[in-house]
Amino acid sequence: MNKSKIAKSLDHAAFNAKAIDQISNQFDFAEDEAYEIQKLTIEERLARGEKFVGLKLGFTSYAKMEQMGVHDMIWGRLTDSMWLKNGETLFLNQFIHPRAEPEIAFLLKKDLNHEISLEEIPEYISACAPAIEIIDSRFANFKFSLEDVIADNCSSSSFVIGAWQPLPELLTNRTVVLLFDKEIKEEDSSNAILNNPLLSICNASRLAEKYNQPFLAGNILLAGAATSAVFIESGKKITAKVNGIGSCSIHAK
Ligand code: OOG
Ligand code: MG
Repeated sequence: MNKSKIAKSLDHAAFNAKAIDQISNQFDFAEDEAYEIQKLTIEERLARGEKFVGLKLGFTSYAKMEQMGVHDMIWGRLTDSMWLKNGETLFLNQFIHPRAEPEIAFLLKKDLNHEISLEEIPEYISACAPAIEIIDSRFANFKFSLEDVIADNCSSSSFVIGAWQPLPELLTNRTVVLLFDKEIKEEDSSNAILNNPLLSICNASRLAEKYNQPFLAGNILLAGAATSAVFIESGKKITAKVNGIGSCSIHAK
């Protein structure tokens, strides 16, 4: 298995919005190898001038694990070219089969290089915000094994973050909604994210340490979707709302 060749084909698939076959149809590979491939796909982006801006977690809710038939938390890397401004247009021709999911984002105020506990969070995190993640698996029919999706940078494709709010003490029991125009597509409690969305920060700090991934002041974290992801329809205004935190939107075209 040539990891560099696979990383290049994943990067090419994302860049050209053209699906490829699952890697696991051809190779048996382990989670650690999948993360090595992911890192190589990001190096392709950095070589084009993109900047690393933060991390995302995936499959932090049962709704997502069930939807995709996987069983474990995953993490991926985000770059500046994936970051849309609130209210911006999402051009669907740049994607293969994009889906939207409502998330919560966090902003780091201090470098994080070891696993932190819930009590330490106020020292490291300055703000939170509602977010929408656009996932777009590079694999045909959005079908993958856990290793496939890790190698594919956890389907990361785009995201939008609403206005930052000071971090409240608790983020549990907040309704999270995904709307297409005025229609509610998905709704759940923020508790769907690891029973407590703040635990996503502890998990990201653990994973950043384990994989030697710098996670620095000014970087962001997407905590993982609270609900299933929904296929994006052209012409819709897509909104995520988190009770008490605000909302953010993009226009699909
Ligand atoms: C993988 C990405 C999962 C989340 O929030 O759970 C994810 C996928 O579903 O394609 O971003
Ligand atoms: Mg997500």
